[in-house]
Amino acid sequence: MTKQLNAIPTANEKLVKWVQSWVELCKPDAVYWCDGSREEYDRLCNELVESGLAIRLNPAKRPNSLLFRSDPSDVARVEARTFIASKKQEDAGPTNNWIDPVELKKTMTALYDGCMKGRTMYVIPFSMGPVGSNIAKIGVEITDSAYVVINMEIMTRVGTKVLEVLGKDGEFVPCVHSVGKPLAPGESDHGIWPCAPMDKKYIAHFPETREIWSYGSGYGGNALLGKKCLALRIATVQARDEGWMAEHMLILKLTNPKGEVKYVTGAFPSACGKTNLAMLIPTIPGWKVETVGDDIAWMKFDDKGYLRAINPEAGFFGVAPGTSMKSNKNAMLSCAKDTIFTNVALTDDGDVWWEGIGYDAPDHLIDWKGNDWKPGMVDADGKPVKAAHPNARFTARACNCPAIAPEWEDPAGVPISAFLFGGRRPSTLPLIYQAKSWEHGVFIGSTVGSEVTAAALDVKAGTVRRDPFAMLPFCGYNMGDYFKHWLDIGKAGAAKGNLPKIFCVNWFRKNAEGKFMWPGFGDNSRVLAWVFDRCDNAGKYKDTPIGIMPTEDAIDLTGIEDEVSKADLAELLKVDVEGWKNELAMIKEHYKKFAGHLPVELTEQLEELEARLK
Ligand code: SAT
Ligand code: MN
Repeated sequence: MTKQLNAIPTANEKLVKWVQSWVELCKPDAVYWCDGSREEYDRLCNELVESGLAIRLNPAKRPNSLLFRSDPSDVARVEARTFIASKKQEDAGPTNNWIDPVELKKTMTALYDGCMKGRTMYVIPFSMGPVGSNIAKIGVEITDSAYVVINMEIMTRVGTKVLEVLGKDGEFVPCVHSVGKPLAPGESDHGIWPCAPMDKKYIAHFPETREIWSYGSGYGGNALLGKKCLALRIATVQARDEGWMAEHMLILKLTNPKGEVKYVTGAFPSACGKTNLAMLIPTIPGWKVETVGDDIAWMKFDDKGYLRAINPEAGFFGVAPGTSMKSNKNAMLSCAKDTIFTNVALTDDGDVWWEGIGYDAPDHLIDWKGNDWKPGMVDADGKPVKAAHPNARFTARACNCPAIAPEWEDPAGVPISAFLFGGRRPSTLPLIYQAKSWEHGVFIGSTVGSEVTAAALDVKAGTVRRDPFAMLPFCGYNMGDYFKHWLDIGKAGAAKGNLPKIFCVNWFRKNAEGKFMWPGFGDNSRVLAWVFDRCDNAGKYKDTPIGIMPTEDAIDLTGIEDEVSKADLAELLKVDVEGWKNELAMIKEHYKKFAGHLPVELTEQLEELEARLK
């Protein structure tokens, strides 16, 4: 018999029946409905510490913060085990893994049978976006992981208020999660992160029925189902059907020296500094950047034809390594307290450390695997042993970010003036250019990519890994159809004339010696200033074959003349015709995989660009 730990706090029959059916299948020892209160959060944290799964950090150093160490096999999203189980394979498209939904449900039902024995099933009602916003959506996650509950309580809005909005017959996205490690009577985890072996892990999405089933992993986007699973993969399907946009984008608020404000979003593949850009501290006087979101934007037209964006999340699930007071002061301050750390190193005085934190490691640490660690340690192959896992994370509350915009929780969202796309492109792509039209902007988004080096991967150096709209692992349907949705949004918005302008940026150009030509970080504000002006059709510009570009005197270099000479800037703003011809060939190759789903408008954009470069 499953023990009911608290009264069922909703009269939503569909929800109650759904939970009941999963209780019968998963057979947990107990069921608990989360209310999202601080008391509940603190209690679960204490239980996790008592069970040995978490370490409480020194409150004098990191108030209210915990450290978790995951299983070394469970340290990141597993794309190979992530599935879009649409009825037809074609609807999942060429960029997603597909399994027939009937077959996948059969396989997973067998795995779920009895999978929560010895554990508590938590029911987490959550809102993606400010509770009650007309852009927000409600989800309910059931999980057997208290770690997931406390992370969800930071990353989303959880609890009683959500159930009030849901009411008796409101709609919710059902999300099922289990770590896939039932316990025998009397058995405990003994402080070891529970998960299932790789071949038993499934992160499954059923787009037609808008369901999420996750099994076998307790980490990040595999387990916190509001984030990539709901707010991107399922939401893209909802957005397509309902005429809005669910995008893998940061949202920032930009204020110029006159006090005028514009809101800008940006889509970048991973490891391109999205969180850093969202929290940037400008180096040009009088400018201000504030954060609305660092990962996901949901956008809907208002009645004036402006795309209004909300950040569906309430926290940051940021990569710790490389984050320092220099690279991202606001992120460092966001995780100064009330934070869950996963897979970072522990110092002897109960604080955290990671590679790139901005100061040397102390003489002794406990590494992310729980082993003693000393600076300079090497493994059997002579390679340095990392103290923190490269994908170690902090889960921090957005409200603790000093740069958070006061309106970040406005249920109406913020009106977007510009979209930025970019990747790591050591060559060819200039520092910035503006799309000539919405269709041209969609063309740019569909070709986003990062260059890979021979050292990093087993591919030819100079190869570009395309990650259209930075959505490669996050689009819940055929990506060719998703390009079409972007074009449709343009048509819907064109009538009112308030569509955002689209830009391509590249902070990662290198010179012949392989050195970065642009300082990046806070100096990216110099480029944002031009974007700001272009939103009002101002700013000095020139028309080029690839798009609209700043004239060389349109980017303020005051204070960085030693780092970026006039000649460097000219190079950064040059149209490299030969490079672009090579780029065209690569784009043609990239487009082939979308076959009949590639919108004709994009082929036309490609042809027009080719003609302009002749
Ligand atoms: O693990 S998450 O999907 O939440 C983070 C990421 O991979 O971008
Ligand atoms: Mn992301």
